[in-house]
Amino acid sequence: MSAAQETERVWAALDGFHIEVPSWGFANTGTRFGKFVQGGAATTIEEKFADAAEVNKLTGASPTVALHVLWDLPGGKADVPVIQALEKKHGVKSGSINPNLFQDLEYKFGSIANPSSEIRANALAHLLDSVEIGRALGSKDVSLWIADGSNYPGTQSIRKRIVWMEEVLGATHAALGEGQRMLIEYKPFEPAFYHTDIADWGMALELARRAGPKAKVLVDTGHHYQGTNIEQIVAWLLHVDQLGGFHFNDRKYADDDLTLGSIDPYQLFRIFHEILNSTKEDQAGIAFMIDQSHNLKGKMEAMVQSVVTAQEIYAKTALVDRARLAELQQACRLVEAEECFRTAFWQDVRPLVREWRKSRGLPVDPLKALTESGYVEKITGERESKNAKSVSSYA
Ligand code: LRH
Ligand code: MN
Ligand code: MN
Repeated sequence: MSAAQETERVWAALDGFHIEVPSWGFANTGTRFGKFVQGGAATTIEEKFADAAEVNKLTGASPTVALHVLWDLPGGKADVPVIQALEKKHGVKSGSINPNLFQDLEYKFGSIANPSSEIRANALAHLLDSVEIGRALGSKDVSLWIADGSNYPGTQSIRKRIVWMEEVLGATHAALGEGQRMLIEYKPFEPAFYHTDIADWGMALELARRAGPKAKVLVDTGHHYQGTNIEQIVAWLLHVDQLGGFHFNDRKYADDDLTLGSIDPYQLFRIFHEILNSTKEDQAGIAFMIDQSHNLKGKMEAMVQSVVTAQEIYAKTALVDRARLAELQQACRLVEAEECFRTAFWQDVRPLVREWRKSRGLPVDPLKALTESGYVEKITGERESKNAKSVSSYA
């Protein structure tokens, strides 16, 4: 590939690349052992919008912010005008709407798979509210992560819970408006430690299919067992037209929510390759989102690093000579095929990405620009006293 062709490919890929940032990635979070409060963490939805807008200003790639209903719209639908005003003020739009069925006491034994029909009805009401919020905000996706499950064998009927979930998901699907979708996220364990009702992509896929055509599967890269071939799952979901989107993050052990690409950048490259190797129509229906919560790293720095990493790896993936690779695969020329693939991964695309940033009027080095802007000092100064009042451990 000539240098001019490389530039053209990388620039075209970056022009079309957007990745949503999560509102909760700017807020204080911790592990179940404690919470290390940060002076600059966002504690209000206004602050989360301001931070998301700053990331977008620096990277040019994150024009939407994912909202978690209970955390960001505690008043439910009544908070929609507040969000709309923030969208206008900060120039970033609401992205996926994430219902929250995992923190209220009534969901201790499950939400949409709870044996109590009354609790299931409450869960459905929250899902329907979330659909309405999404419609009012003009956001496309309602992203469902269902934490339901059980901790001990024999304590719940797995079969009955499947039927209950089907009922609620079907009713939620029926409420979706024109242009709205529901994404079903899976996760093998945590908070449930014996069985999780939607534990893997097979279960999510089947539930999505039964719910209806506007339901698709959401792949969170942290939600797999060690060694799972995630790109193969992606390839299958593309093949059956059921891939709705991603929650990107990285992990070493479980659902660690680490910065994208910090542990295994090659995995992200392999996932992106399956996507770029699919049709334009397939690609149009895939929502890229970050789902991370940084316990120790600065929130802003971590988010900028993540978006920049996503851009760089996407750019690398765009450099795979897919026509040549297809020929080599067909002829089973294994070493040449692997080298063709790996060469793109090992190429340093950063100079090309820098050129692209310059040409689009963006900072050439977003992380450096963040440091030089003084934004982190500014928000730390403004928010420190509020954050100091936050509990720093669960004791
Ligand atoms: C669950 C999850 C899900 C939630 C988010 C906060 O582990 O990935 O997407 O909404 O974390
Ligand atoms: Mn997730
Ligand atoms: Mn997760």
